[in-house]
Amino acid sequence: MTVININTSPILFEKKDGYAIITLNRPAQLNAFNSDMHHALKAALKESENDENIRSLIITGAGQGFCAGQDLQDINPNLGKFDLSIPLATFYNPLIKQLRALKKPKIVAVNGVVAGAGIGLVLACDIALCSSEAKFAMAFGKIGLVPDSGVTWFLVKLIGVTRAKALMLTNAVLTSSEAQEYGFVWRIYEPYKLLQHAEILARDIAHGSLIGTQLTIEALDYAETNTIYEQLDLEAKFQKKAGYSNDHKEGVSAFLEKRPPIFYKKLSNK
Ligand code: T3D
Repeated sequence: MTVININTSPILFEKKDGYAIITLNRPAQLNAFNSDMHHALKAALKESENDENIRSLIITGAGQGFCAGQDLQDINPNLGKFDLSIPLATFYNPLIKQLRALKKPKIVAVNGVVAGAGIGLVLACDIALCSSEAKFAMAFGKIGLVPDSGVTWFLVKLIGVTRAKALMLTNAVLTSSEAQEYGFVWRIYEPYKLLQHAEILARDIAHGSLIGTQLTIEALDYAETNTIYEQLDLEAKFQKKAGYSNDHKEGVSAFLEKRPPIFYKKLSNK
C-alpha cells in the first residue's frame, strides 16, 4: 500500500466509484509545478491509464489556486541563463502528450487561478469545469517567455489567431465568465459546488460505455487535422468497432427492455 502524506505529497490520488481524483497539492505556491509534482503527476496518470476500474478522471487543485504554471521560486535569475527547452522536453511536453494519449475522459475542475503551463494542462483535458472565482492568466509574456505546453496550438484552434494574439500579447487575465465565453471551460459552478459537480460528471461518464467514449475522444483528436473525407472514413471505421462491442449490444438491449444499461461492473480483484 502506498502511504501518502497529504501535507507533503505534491499530488493526492484518490480512487472512487469508477473514477479517480488527482489533486495538485502545493497550495502555498498555487500548485505551481516543480519536478516532484511533475514526477508524481506522471505516475498518477500512468496508474489511471493502467487501472481498469478507473474509467474517468478529475484533475483539480488544493487550496485557493488551480495551478500557477512553473514554480518561479525554482528559478534563480542570479545563477545565470538556462536552456528552457530542457524542462519543456523533460516535463511539460511529455505531460501534454501523456494527457492527450490517455484515452479516458479527463475532467478538469479549475478551482481557482490558473496561469502559464497550467492553462496548457486545462486545455489538454477533455471537459473543463471551473469555479466562479477562477481566473485564467496567460502570464508567460510577463516574465519574458513564450506560451508553451501547447497553449499556442490549443488557443489558435479554440478562439482563432486574432483573439489568441490579443490574449497572449496583453497577458490578459480572464474571469470565469470570459473563460466560458471563449470556450476554455464548459460550465461554471459556485466554488463549494465545483467538485461535487465534477464528481457527478466523472461518475456518470465512468458508468457509461467506455469504448464509445474512448473512440469519440480519438475521433475528435483526428478531426483537428483530417479533411471531411478522411473523417467520414474514420467515423465508419470507429463505428464498425463500436458496433461489434458488447457495450453496443447492452445499450440496445437495455433500450428495448426499458431498463438502464449496465456498462461497468467493478472488477473485484482490483
Ligand atoms: O521555466 C520553465 O521551466 C519553462 C516553463 C514555463 C512554463 C510556465 O508556466 S511559465 C509561467 C510561470 N508562471 C507565472 O509566471 C505565474 C506567476 N504568478 C502570478 O502571476 C500570480 O501569482 C497569479 C496571477 C498566478 C495569481 O495572482 P494572485 O494575486 O491571485 O496570487 P499571488 O499573491 O500572486 O500568489 C499567491 C502565492 O503564490 C504567493 O506566495 P506568498 O507571497 O503568499 O508566499 C506567490 O509567490 C505564490 N505563487 C504564485 N505563482 C507562483 C507562486 N510561487 C511560485 N511559482 C509560481 N508560479
